[in-house]
Amino acid sequence: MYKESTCISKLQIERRKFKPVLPDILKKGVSFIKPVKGKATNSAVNQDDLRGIFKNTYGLPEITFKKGVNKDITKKSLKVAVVLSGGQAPGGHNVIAGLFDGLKKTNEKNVLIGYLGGPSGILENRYKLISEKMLCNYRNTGGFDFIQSGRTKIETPEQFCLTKDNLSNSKVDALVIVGGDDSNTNAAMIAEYMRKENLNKFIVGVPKTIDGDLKNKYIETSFGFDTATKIYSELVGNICRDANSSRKYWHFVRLMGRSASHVTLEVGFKTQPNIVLIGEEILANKMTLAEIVESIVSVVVKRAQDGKNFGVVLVPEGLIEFIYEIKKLISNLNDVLAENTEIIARFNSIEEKKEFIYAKLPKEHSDLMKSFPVEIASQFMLDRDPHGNVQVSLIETEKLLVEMVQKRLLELEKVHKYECKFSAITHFFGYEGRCGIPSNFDANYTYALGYNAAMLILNGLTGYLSSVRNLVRPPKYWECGGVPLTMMMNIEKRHGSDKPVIQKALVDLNGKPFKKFMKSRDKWAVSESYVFPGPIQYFGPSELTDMITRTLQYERS
Ligand code: FBP
Repeated sequence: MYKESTCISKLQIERRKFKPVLPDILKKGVSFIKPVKGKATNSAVNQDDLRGIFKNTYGLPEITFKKGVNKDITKKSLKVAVVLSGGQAPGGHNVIAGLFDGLKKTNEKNVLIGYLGGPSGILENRYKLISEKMLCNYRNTGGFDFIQSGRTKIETPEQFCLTKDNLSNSKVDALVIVGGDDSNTNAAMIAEYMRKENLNKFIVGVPKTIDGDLKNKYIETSFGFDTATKIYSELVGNICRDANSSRKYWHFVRLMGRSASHVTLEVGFKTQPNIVLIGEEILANKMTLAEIVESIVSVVVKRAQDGKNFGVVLVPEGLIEFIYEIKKLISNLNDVLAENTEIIARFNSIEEKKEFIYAKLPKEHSDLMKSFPVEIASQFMLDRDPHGNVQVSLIETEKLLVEMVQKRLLELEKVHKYECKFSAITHFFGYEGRCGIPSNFDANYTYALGYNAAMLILNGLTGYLSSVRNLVRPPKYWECGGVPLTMMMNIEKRHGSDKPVIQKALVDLNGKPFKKFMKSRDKWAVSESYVFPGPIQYFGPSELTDMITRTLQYERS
C-alpha cells in the first residue's frame, strides 16, 4: 500500500482522487469500438517529396472510432513502451495513466514500460516497468518526472537501427511518443522505418506542447496549453493589478511559445493588458524592430499624456524570429553555425566566436548583430537545439525592447521637449507554467489521449497521432480516432538542409481568435481593462473548474 510522504502536498493528495472522465466512445472497451477508415490522406504541401520519403506510411486513411463490435482485435498480450519527449507540459503523467488503463482493461497481461529521459532512453535501452503501485502517485500530477523527458532526435540510420534492435530485443510491440511537432516527426520516421523493415511494431504519437502550435482540423489543441496559459494568466493578472496599484512601472512580460504566439494571445484574452505583440502579425506586416518599438512608444506616450506612466506589455518568446530583418539574420546565422560546428566549438572565448561568425555574415547582418546589446548578441549565437531550432527561451527579447523603447523616448523628449517617465521591469514566464498541476480539462484530455492511443495500438495501427476532438463539449461527448502523421508534414530547412517535419500551426490572422483580439486591443491600450483571473480552480462550480481556453472557444464557435 502506498505510504503517505511529507513531501506530498494536501492538494496533490486530493487531486489523486480525481477520476478523469472518459469519452463515452471509449468506455465500452476495445471489442465494442470499431475503427472506421476515412479516405486516403495527403499532406497539404510537398506531397511528392513526402510520398518519396514515407514510401510505406504516406497516405494512410484517417481513423474515427465508432460504436460497433470489433472482431479484429489482437488476442495476444502486448508489450507497449511510452516515451515523453521535448518540453514538459501539464498532463503528461495522465497520458501514461490513460494508456496503462486502456491496455490493462483490455488484457491484464498487457505490459507498459516507460523509456527514461526521452528518446535517448530508447537508444540506451533505459526503461522501467510501469505498475499501478508506481503510477498511482503520479495520476493527475504535473511534470514529467515519473519517467523524465529529453530532446534527443532519432535521425541517423544507426539510430534507427538501434531503435529497432532495442525494441525487438525487449520484445516491445508498440511505442507511444508523447511530444510536439519535432517529436512526432520522429514518431513518423520511426513508423516508416519499422514498416520498411517489415516489422510489426506500431508507433503512435500524442500531441503535446504548451506552445499550442501542434493543431489542425483533427487536433483541436495540444495538451498542456490550457494549464500553462491559466498559470501565466494568473501571474500576468497579478502584474496588471500591481501596475495599476503603484502606477509607476511598465512591465514587459515575455511568454513561452517558441514559434507561434498562441500562448501570448490566450493570456492576452484572459488578462487584457495594454499591449499584446503577436509575432505572426508582425511578420505579415513585414515590421522591422524599429517599427515595433515605435508602436510600443506611441502607446507609452499616449498613456503618459493621460498621466499614466504605467502599463503591461506581452511579448511572445518567438517574436524575434518574426521580425523581418531578424528572421533573415537568424536563417543566415543558422547556416553559419551548422556549416562550422567543429571550428566554432574550438573557440575558447565568446569574442573569438563572434569575430568568426560576424565575418561569415553579410554586412547588413553583422551590423545588426553589433547594434544589439552584448548579451543579446551572444544569446543569438547559442547552440541550436537537437532539432535545429533557435533556443528562443534563452534570448531576452523583452530586455532588448525595453532598451530600445528607452532610447527612442529620449530622442523624442529632445525633439518635443516633454518628459515621459518610463521605468520598466522585465519578466519571463516560461518554465513556471510547464509543470503545473493539470487543470480538469488537461487531466481529462490527456487521460483520453493516452487511452485512445492504446485503442489505436490494439487495432494494429501505426504512423498515427492520437486524436480526441469536439473539445468544446463535455468530455463524455468527445470524439476519438487517429490522424496519419504524414498528413501534417511539410519540408523545412533544419541544420542547413531540407527535412520533413510536422507543420507548426501559427496564429491564423484570418481566424476568429485574432479577429476578436483586433476588435479589443485599442481599448486595452489606453484604458485599464485588466482582468485578474486568479489561480486554476480544481474544486468548485463547473464554470470555474471546467473552463476551456478562449482560443478553443472562439476557434470552434
Ligand atoms: P515542446 O515544443 O517540446 O513542447 O517545447 C516547447 C517549449 O516549452 C518552448 O515553449 C520553449 O521555447 C522550449 O520548450 C524550451 O526548451 P527547453 O526546455 O529545452 O529549454
